[in-house]
Amino acid sequence: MNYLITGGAGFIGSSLANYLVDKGHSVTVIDDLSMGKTENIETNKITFINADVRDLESMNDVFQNNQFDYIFLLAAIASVADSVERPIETHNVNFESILYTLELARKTQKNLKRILFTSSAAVYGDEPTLPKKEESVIRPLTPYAIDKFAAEKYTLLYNNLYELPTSAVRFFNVYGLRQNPASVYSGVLSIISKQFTKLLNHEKVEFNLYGDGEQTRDFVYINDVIDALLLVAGSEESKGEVYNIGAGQYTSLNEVINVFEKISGVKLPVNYLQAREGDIKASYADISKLVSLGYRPNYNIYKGIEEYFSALLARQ
Ligand code: UD2
Repeated sequence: MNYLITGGAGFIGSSLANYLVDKGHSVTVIDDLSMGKTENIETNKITFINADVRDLESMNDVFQNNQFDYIFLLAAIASVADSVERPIETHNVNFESILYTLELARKTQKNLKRILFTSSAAVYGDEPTLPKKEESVIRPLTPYAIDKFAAEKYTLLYNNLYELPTSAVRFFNVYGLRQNPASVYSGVLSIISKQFTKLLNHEKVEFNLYGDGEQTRDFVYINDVIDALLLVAGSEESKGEVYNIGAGQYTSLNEVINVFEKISGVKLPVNYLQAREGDIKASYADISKLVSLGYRPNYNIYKGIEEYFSALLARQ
């Protein structure tokens, strides 16, 4: 099969791209390397195009010159904080480029089996009812969340209006190898795991924990996320539908730190700070819609962190 992955050099995109190419598929990645890295992907086997998804000429070229079976839209400004700083740029990347790509797909892709847009649990905002179902109240509170929701809606509309086969997913807190811990707004598990690798190297570290550590998230391991993405893309009944991707379980940050301490055998010094403004206290996904497609998560938080941390240590 012929796959296109935008944002395919980033954390989730590269994991998907490498998985598919190892299964013998043909994979094209578009990425401007603003956050992704070519080292993330098997460039000897993957067609890599260094382009920004806003660059209409490059996007036109790719779509005019290829027929894809599956397209995964993963290119985005992934930081909510960034979207608050740069709402217009975020809108161009996270919304306009999606609409333009849907239109290109409609006009050029004759064999397309699915185009899948990746949205976020951010669309639910701070409405407190849990767990979050796909039809729960939507309360986007940031430019990031508004753009994700609008792009998701357009994606599904293209299925209904133009019979372009589309689906969308909402990621909860994805973690795993290649997630970049560089920013303070990086996924908290990538930050914590980096601290533990430093501790094992006898470096002095302190983890800044915003809040009391009792906030919970639905942490979902990258391997389960890839299974879920391929399941949604490959199923007939998911056309025109949106799915939560989570583990369907919640874990507090204190518990996460506990798991790392058990696995590594070292203790993390924690600096408790005031909770971040706008931080939600609790979040987790109802994944029954995804389960109805056949999804069975293989990783709980213990197994996920264990595999993640040992892979990280092996890479050192
Ligand atoms: C996640 C998504 C975000 C958006 C949002 C929607 C990630 C990386 N981010 O944000 O894109 O979809 O969900 O709700 O998946 N924390 C610390 N210390 C640190 C870093 C974080 O205490 O050094 C706390 C943080 O304040 C929060 C928790 O850890 O309470 C999780 O933070 P996060 O940035 O990993 O994820 P989240 O849920 O805020």
